[in-house]
Amino acid sequence: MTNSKTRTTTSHWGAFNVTTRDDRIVGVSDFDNDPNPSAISKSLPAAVHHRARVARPSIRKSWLEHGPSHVESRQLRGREEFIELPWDEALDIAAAEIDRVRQTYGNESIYGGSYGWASAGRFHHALGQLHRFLNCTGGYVSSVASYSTAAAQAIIPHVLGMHFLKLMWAEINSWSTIAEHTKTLVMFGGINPKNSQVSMGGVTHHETNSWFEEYQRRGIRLINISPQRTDTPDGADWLAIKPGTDTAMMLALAYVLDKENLLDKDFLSRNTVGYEIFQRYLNGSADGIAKSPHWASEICGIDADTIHHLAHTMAATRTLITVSWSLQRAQHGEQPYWMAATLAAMLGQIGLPGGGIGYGYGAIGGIGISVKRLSGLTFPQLDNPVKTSIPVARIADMLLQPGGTYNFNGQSLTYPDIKMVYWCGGNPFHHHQDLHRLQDAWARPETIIVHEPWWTATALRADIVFPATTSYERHDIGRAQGDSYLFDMPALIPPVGEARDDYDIFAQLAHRAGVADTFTQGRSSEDWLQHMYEDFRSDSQQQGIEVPSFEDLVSKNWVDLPIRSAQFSQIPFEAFRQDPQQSPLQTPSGKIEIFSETIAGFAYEDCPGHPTWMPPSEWLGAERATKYPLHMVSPQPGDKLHSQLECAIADIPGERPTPITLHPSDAAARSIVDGAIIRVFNDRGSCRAKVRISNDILQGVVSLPTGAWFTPTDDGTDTQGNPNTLTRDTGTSQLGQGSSAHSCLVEIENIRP
Ligand SMILES: Nc1nc2c(c(=O)[nH]1)N[C@H]1C(S)=C(S)[C@@H](COP(=O)(O)OP(=O)(O)OC[C@H]3O[C@@H](n4cnc5c(=O)[nH]c(N)nc54)[C@H](O)[C@@H]3O)O[C@H]1N2
Ligand SMILES: Nc1nc2c(c(=O)[nH]1)N[C@H]1C(S)=C(S)[C@@H](COP(=O)(O)OP(=O)(O)OC[C@H]3O[C@@H](n4cnc5c(=O)[nH]c(N)nc54)[C@H](O)[C@@H]3O)O[C@H]1N2
Ligand SMILES: [Mo]
Repeated sequence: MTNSKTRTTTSHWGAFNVTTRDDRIVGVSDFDNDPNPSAISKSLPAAVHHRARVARPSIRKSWLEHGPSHVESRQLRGREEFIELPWDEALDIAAAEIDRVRQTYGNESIYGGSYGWASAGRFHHALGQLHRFLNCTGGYVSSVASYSTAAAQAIIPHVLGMHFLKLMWAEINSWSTIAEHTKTLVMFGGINPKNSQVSMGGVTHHETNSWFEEYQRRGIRLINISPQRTDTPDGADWLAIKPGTDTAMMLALAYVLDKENLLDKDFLSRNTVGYEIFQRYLNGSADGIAKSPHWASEICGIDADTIHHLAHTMAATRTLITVSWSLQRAQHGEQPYWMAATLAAMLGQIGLPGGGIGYGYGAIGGIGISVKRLSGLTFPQLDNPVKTSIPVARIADMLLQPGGTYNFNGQSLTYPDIKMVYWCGGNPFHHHQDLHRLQDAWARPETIIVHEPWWTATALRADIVFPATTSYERHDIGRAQGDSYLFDMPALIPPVGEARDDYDIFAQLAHRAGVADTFTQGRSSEDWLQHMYEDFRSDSQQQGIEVPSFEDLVSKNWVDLPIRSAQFSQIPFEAFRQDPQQSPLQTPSGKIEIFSETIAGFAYEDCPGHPTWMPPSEWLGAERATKYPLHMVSPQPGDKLHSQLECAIADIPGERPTPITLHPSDAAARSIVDGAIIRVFNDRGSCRAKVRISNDILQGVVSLPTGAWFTPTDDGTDTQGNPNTLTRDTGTSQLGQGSSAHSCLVEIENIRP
């Protein structure tokens, strides 16, 4: 007798139906209401029941035998077997070790930043669970900002006077406003439906493609300025730009506006400060270099006439400039963000419908979609008594340089001395740059604890690994910002192996630390769900939004709340445009800062007082390009979310190593043929990749998506194709200290005939 059921759940890539038979997931199918469902879930049944699941609590052999103070043992992380233990024994060991580290070194020695996307679901969110637990036991060193948008989060408040995330979620033209008003859509880094497949907590209607169809129907001029044609849906004009050079191109557009008097002087004088200082740089009176189309063309590879013509089109029509997040995940990544805002200010269309500037369209679903904000449905993390934090992408620097000082957005800070790393819901050996350097840094702490459903590269490099359930093995509630749906996420199957929920693992550790009551407040996870839900429901009802009872939601599985509208309630920056005195921005001047006294005051050579073209150390014009002549971009993978579900994809014959896209002439010059397995290398590392030859990429650029599980051979070559074996691990600048993954030069060679 089989017991087959089909129910709906949600994920970061959207809703889907799951069919289970007895205790197994046997199939997935599309959610009917989604016009363009993501195919990511098709790997799910194989991944959830994969042999790479962590079956039982596991402790690394020599750590167990010799204890945490044995220095040599730390070098064996990633190269040593694990001993499986019963839950109670492993929990006792972990609890005693947490206690030892706290007593010996204090809570400032515990790094709990634990960056990562974990899984969807409001309660069982791994990071929130870890942070609450660590806060109950004295706190932890945390991380700020994200790999996604760190440079943007640093620069935008100085320039536009608001938090970057607020700007992106709320002060933005909706897709429908663009359809109605925009005539020219200039997309730096494209707007890629592959990326808008996902959003934190989920996106139920995948609609980027249909908006582009609408824009084409309406005759909107679509311009994709990107090294890859595929960075926008078909139908856009493609200006193939060299990676890392967008600031130079934007400067040249600005130069034409300035020189040919196509600027909105009124807007510049009423709504901005510092144009005159910037203008001296632009026209060359400050440094002897006019930032002309001819000058830019040499740098960015787009011809001068095209730039000149584009500047005229932008000045003559309602133009929206959009910038993808990828542009700021590069050395000096603050600059294109600042320069794009400056260019938009010069056009004077900020505050007009369908004009101005927008960041992050397409980076994730939900951007550009207007949904009424509902508060609540959060699991409280409590206060962190430790105030030390690091910019998230500086983890290896921190581990390698305890006590070292560094600059960050006007502050001079000191790295703490970390003895314990606790990770839950992220995969740094997928996501961090220069993985060999991370591996060296990772050998420093005394103890590393990881909760993971799978034996990822990070779990394999831990000392204590607790098997965590996936979101398909526990009950939760799903809801995301920018989405109108509310989901009951049923426990579809029982936990695989001996996996436990992160909450239960922490509750048991909290019990051993004597803080069970603070952590659980006497609630089971089911109690918490109901408690969080009731708060959310009553808050929503106060805002006039009818939300079903908990039982009702459970029985319905999902509801679509009436909180969507076609447009945001106001045009972004409209009030500020009309009256900057009455509605100032939260910058020191109350206006858009084309020159920032604050930033100039920091005296950072890598982030001066106005937008500036500074050649990165790795780009196609760098000296290093004579040795490593190809620029590698490492975008997000289209077939999955980061490194998640990777084990199932890697099992499909021919899928690994990861495909790398290269231009026919770059392939021909090296006698490389389509489908070949090649070696990608530079002085930081190397990996294998599988060749995909395409005319849709600029010559000189290769594209290797992230997401492979770092699996190096003895000589350090990653067999799976993780681009972070090659990327640089330095901050975007002293201002943002973000990841600069996209600034990376490589060479490639055949390894098989
Ligand atoms: N070269 C290069 N590198 C990059 C980028 C790039 O553009 N180029 N992009 C960067 C960016 S923007 C990001 S956001 C990062 C993404 O990097 P990550 O967010 O670290 O990547 P994920 O693979 O999503 O990692 C989430 C992990 O959580 C685990 N997990 C899922 N659910 C649960 C759970 O319930 N409990 C526990 N304990 N674990 C769970 C998953 O199995 C997975 O291993 O990568 C960054 N790295
Ligand atoms: N399917 C899927 N979607 C995802 C994710 C995923 O893992 N899978 N991850 C999500 C996450 S965490 C994030 S942060 C976002 C990231 O969103 P983005 O940062 O916007 O996306 P990327 O994929 O890194 O890069 C998009 C494109 O930018 C181009 N590019 C790179 N460098 C430059 C440059 O210097 N100039 C110009 N003009 N173009 C450049 C590349 O051709 C690349 O294909 O994606 C999200 N969406
Ligand atoms: Mo991200």
